[in-house]
Amino acid sequence: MAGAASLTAAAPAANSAAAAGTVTAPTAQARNQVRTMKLYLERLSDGRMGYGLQPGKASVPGPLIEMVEGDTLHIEVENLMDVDASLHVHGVDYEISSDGTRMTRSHVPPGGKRTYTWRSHAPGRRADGTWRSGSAGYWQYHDHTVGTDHGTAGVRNGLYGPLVVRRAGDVLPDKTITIVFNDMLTNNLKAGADYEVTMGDRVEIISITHGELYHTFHIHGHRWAENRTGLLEGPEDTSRIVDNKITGPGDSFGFQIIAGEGVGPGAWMYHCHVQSHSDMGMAGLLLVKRPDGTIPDYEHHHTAAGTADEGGADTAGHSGSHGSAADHSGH
Ligand SMILES: [Cu+2]
Repeated sequence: MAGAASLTAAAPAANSAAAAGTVTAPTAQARNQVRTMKLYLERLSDGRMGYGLQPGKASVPGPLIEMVEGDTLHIEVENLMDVDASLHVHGVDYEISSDGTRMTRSHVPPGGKRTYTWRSHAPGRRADGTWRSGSAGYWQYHDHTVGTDHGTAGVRNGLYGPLVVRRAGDVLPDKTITIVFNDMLTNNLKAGADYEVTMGDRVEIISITHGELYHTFHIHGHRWAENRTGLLEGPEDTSRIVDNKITGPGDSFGFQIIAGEGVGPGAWMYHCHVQSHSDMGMAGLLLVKRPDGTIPDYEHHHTAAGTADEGGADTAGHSGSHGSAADHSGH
């Protein structure tokens, strides 16, 4: 009990109910929903390519797509570009007709539409007694057709996005930020964007890597557990606590942090920890504001992602996140 007491003392932001083992934060509910959504594939005015929820709203990365284990998603993709493109996903179940590859003819020609179906499942025991994992995880989707049969040009130009599959009971974040290392770019920008959050926000960060290089994802002042959610499940959870993780092409992972927990507000850097990579721009700021909006020891040298033009595409990505947040309130 002394341990629990000192944990509470060390983290004043922690809910006292947590010490008693009762999570009071909003959690994902099992729903076994069948939902439909639409994604548009577009060229952005600056030459990048993106997925968007509406015509003219494509973003890099594409919108956050969320499922709860048991959900099925029918995604109608409309290709507004002048080249064949597709939607290929990691982590969830789909039939070969939803693979999003040219060899299976599951791509979308210019001006065409195609519906991809993603299914997810809860963990359970197979008939032979072995345990089958559930679909929950931090996954990603991307093009598999533009440029080459591996979508090399599509991915290079920005056709990628995050997918989160939650387990019923998973704690829901206040805000999700997706940071994609794509060769030497971050969300296809030469410098990482800045993200504004407020002290105490439950911030979910999704890290995705594409391209040819290996990177390390590091964030200042905050740590996470190396497990499915980044959160310890309780005092018995022995997951390693880290603040730096190597990540290679095709990898995705995610975690939740409480902004400023135990360290306070500030301009907390995130960056690739390969020194030359961070020197060349693979770095940005998690701007943790006080409730009054101020940030100690920080002058706004440039505008944060929420308002800057360069972050506009990313902001659109966030609107996907907000849409999902609204979705949460519905159940
Ligand atoms: Cu790097």
